[in-house]
Amino acid sequence: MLTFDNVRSIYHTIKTFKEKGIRGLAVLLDPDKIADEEAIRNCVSRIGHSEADLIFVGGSLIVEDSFHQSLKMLRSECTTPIVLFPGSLTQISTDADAILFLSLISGRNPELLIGQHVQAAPMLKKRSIEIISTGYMLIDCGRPTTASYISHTLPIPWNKPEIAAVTAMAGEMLGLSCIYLDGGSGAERPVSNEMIRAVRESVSVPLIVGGGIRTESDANAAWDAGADLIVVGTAFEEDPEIVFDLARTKNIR
Ligand code: 1GP
Repeated sequence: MLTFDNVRSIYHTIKTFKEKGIRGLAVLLDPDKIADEEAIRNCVSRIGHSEADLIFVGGSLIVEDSFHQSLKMLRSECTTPIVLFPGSLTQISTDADAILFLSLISGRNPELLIGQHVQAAPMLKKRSIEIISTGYMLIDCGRPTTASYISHTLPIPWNKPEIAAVTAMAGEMLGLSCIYLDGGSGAERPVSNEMIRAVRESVSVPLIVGGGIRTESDANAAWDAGADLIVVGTAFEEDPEIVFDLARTKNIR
């Protein structure tokens, strides 16, 4: 695990994964699933003792109203850096180390390309939180996901790596600092190795990959294909011990 200190930014950490070939691991916590103290402690005890590098918090749809309270509690309980992965403006908070400022470049919904960002910008400007501009790309990984439904966007077809590659290329040219390929939470299968490879070859910014990564072999495949940071959510919810297997795997070549 790379030690995080406040002098170095989270983005610098992710960039270091790329530059040094370190396999980054983030655990995604769905705010609805950490709505009480016990749930938070259970997550933190696993993540804190593993080699997970980052915690992502957020979701396309949140139904509980405990988001801000849970985030505060999470922050006070754990030392792993927390990165917001917001599904909407309501998920902006300073109880995190950084926020992925996501532009949904695989879609053509202006609200998620620039609209919500205009509203978020003055709020973020006043707060001390690191902003990581991210080209967010939804990929069709076998079934409709909450992310594609809620975002009103058509995901990139699974077997069209060339579309993903040129979309990422455009995102980098627009100045986005990293690319996130996401099959959406609970995806039937992960983003293909071919697509990860094609995107890796088309951009030089760090590459985050998530959605449907459930096993050590899925994780290895994504890292080997060029992901700098993988994101695991559903598999952790189903079996939190997986974080130890993944953390072990990331150090084995
Ligand atoms: C979803 O990339 C994340 O946005 C994680 O997906 O829940 O399928 O691991 P999973």
